[in-house]
Amino acid sequence: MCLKFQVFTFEYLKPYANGTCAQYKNCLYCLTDSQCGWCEANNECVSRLEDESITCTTDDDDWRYLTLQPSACSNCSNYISCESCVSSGLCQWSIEDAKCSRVVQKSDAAVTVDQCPTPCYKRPDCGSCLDQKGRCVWCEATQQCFSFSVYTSEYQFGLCREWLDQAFPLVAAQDNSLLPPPRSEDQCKSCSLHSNCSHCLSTLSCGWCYNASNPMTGMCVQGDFNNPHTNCSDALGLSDAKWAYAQCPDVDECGLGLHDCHPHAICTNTDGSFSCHCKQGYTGDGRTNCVRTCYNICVHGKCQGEPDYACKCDLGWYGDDCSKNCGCNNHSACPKGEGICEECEHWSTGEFCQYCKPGSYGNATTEQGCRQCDCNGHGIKDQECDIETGVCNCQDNTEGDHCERCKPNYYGDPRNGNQCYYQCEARGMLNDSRGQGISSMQAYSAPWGGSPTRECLWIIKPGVDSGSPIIQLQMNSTQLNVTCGENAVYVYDGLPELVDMGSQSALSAVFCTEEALPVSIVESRTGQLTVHYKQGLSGEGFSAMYKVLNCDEECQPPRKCDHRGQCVCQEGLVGYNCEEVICPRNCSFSTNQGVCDKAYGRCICASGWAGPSCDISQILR
Ligand SMILES: [Ca+2]
Repeated sequence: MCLKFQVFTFEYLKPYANGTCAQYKNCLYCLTDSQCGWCEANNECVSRLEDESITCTTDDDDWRYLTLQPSACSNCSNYISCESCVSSGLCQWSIEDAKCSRVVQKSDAAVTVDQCPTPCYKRPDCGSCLDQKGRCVWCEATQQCFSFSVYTSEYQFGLCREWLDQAFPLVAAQDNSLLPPPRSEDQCKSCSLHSNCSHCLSTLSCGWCYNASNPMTGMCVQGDFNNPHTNCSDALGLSDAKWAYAQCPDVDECGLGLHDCHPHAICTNTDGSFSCHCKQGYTGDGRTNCVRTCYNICVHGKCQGEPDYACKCDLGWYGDDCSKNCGCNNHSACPKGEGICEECEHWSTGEFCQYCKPGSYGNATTEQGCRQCDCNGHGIKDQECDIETGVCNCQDNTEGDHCERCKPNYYGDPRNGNQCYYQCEARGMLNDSRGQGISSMQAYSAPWGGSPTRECLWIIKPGVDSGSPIIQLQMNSTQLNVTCGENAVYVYDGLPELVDMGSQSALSAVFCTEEALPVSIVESRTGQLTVHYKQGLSGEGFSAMYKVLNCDEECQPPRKCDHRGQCVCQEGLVGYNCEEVICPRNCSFSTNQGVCDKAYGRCICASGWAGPSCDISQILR
């Protein structure tokens, strides 16, 4: 087997070549790239591969060979000052561009030292720095003029944060726009263009010389963090001038009267501003309005307006600002002091209004409070509903949480205080000592079926401890729809013969629709009352209420309890409500105008006299 060797020769060493020649800004650097050559005619690095009679031409259509050997480089572009540039003898200084280049014919560039402009570093102030050509820039912070070409190397750490040059604004110059550059003196006086502190401080190297007693008056001048570059006192003509650079001084708008607070407002100075608040006793935004109100804030109450502007406290609170709790669970005022509850409201009761009153339910000590029982008027007295749940303790033959339904065998709609009536039964026995109603509108239906009964008999015999109470029956005239005749409503005092053959009962009244009802009330004195009715035509019927006048605490004047245990009208009175007087004025008996008929309780007048008490003369008739 034969090994094959390859000889390593110079041909394999490839010279460095990047090819983007335009990036090289001087001759020596340009020639490090083997594909580039330096054009002395216009100080440019161009490609060797192209025709130099095209790529390296002067303004006169003359052209030069490219410089290809480093030793042939004139190095003009390395000079950064006019003096060093022209003293080389080979280079000229373009004042306009501040650039050094190979000497060419027909040029207005400087070729001797005396043609050079004043070097930037020798220019003492901003105006002269920018006045002459030569690409000088003025650093405000250090108050120095220097060549733009050294700016980035000398101030690379930002010491000169703001600088001015002739081509201001710089962006416009690079755009080749035709904006005329501002005059150098205007630029150099940039601080004084500002008339107030905040604008002044928005420009770097400017600060605010101001009057210590009124920082609004002042002057924007050049300076730095520590000092102004001019004497503030001299500039303002004041002895107590101050310098602000980092931050504008606060103005005491309140003290200087520069605020716009309302006359009834208090001005408070703040850093950089001020605020307005209406004085105590006034309310509003503090600037456009401050209207009179209570001096105190009414914590638990409302401010009453004119004329007193005093707090009106919510129930249960007191004090000038209604901040003190009466200790009455918010159910009472306490004009005599804390814990002395004047009058418990909201259905509450107790020394501190801590309980719910009878007839209400809930919890007086919580926000829910007490609520009136809702029993449609049928709750048991003083215990109408459950003190916690509000479920009603119903009477009057009603049932339901709110006594809103009639019990079985009763007819009616008991809501809103209306009655439940005992239904029509063939033998209805009612012995409740508390009065109730009877009605033929709903009839008993036997559980084993068949038609509802059409004949009703109610025997009312209240169960009382002793005696025979008076029973009053009152027809409900709006529900009376009974044809007069056989089927009228018959009311008996006692048991009628159809029930008890041996009874001595008396028919007290007969009710039917056509007959006008002189009285709709029947009274029983035997302690037992019977009502009989047989429905004639379908749809006919009636309802009635009865009440028992018992000798108990409800027997009040004009009634009284008599020796038989009946609650009767007091002497001399008759009627359903004892509203009629028996033989009024004794029928004017003393003047022989009439006498009393004691059986009927009415006067029988003498001839020529009339009226309930026989005191109206008929002689004139
Ligand atoms: Ca202020």
